[in-house]
Amino acid sequence: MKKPLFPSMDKSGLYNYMTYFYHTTRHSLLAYRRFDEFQRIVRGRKLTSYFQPIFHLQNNDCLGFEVLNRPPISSHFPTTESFYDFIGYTDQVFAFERFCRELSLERFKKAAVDSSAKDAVIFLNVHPEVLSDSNYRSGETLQLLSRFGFSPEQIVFELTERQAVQDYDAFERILSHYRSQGFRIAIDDAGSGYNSLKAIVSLKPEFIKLDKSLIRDVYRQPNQRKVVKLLQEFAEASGTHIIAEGIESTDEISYLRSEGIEYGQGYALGRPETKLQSVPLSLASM
Ligand SMILES: [Ca+2]
Repeated sequence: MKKPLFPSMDKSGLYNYMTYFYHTTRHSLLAYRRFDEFQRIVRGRKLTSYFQPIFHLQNNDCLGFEVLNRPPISSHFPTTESFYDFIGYTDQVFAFERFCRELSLERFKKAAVDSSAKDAVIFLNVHPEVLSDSNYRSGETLQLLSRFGFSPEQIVFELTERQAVQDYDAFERILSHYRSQGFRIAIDDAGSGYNSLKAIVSLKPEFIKLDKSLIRDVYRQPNQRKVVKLLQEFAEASGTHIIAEGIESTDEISYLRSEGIEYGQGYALGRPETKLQSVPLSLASM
C-alpha cells in the first residue's frame, strides 16, 4: 500500500485551517461589536467632556482649559486609550473629530455660563491630518465657533507628535491659513521624542506643552532640568509660550516657578473636571 508522503498533513492542515478560521471569525466579530459600541457611544453622545485648567505660574491667572472627551468604560473599551486607538483603525477619524469639536465647544459654553471663564482660551486636541481636511479649511470650524459665540483667537489646536506630520512645508502652509483667521497652535508632548522637536522648529507654534516625562521630579533630575532650560530659552527667543504639563507636586510647581516657566497644567493645579475650575488648587496656598 502506498504511504502518504506526509501522513500528518491532512489532519494538521484541516486543524490549522479551522484554527485560522476560528481566530479570524472571532477577530471580525469582536471588531464588529467594538464598532457597534463606538457608534452607540457617538449617537448617544455618551462621551464625557472634562476641562483641565492651565494657569500662569507667576501670577496664578487661569489662561484656559484643555478639553478631554472620554468614553464610558466598557468591556470593549476598558480604557480611553483603547477607544481612541480603535478609532485610528477605522475610517471614522475625521467624522469623529468633527463630532468632538462640536461636542467640546457646546459643553464648554454650557460649563462657562455664569462663569468668568467664557473668554478663556480653549485647547482642543486635533489630529494633524484633520486640519488638512477640505471641510475644515472651507470654514466649518469658523461657523461652529460663531454658532457658540467663540472667537478663533480663543482656540488653540494641540498637535501631538504621536501622529507625526510628514510634509512640514505643506503643513506649515495649512497652519498659516488657520493663523490668518486667528487660531493658534500648540505642540503637545514636547520633549518626548524627535518629532516634537522637529515640529517645534518647523511649525513655530504659539505654545509648547512640555511633556510630563520632562516635568516629573524635574527639580532633582539634572538632565530634565537641562532640556527644560533649553526649550525655555528657545521659546523665549522665538516668542513662544511654554506650558509645563503633568505637574503633580508642589515641589515641581516651586521649581518651575523659580525658573520662570510661564504656564502650568497638572493634577497639582487642577484635575480634569466637568465644571470649570479657574483657581489653582495648590498655588493659592503657596
Ligand atoms: Ca493634549
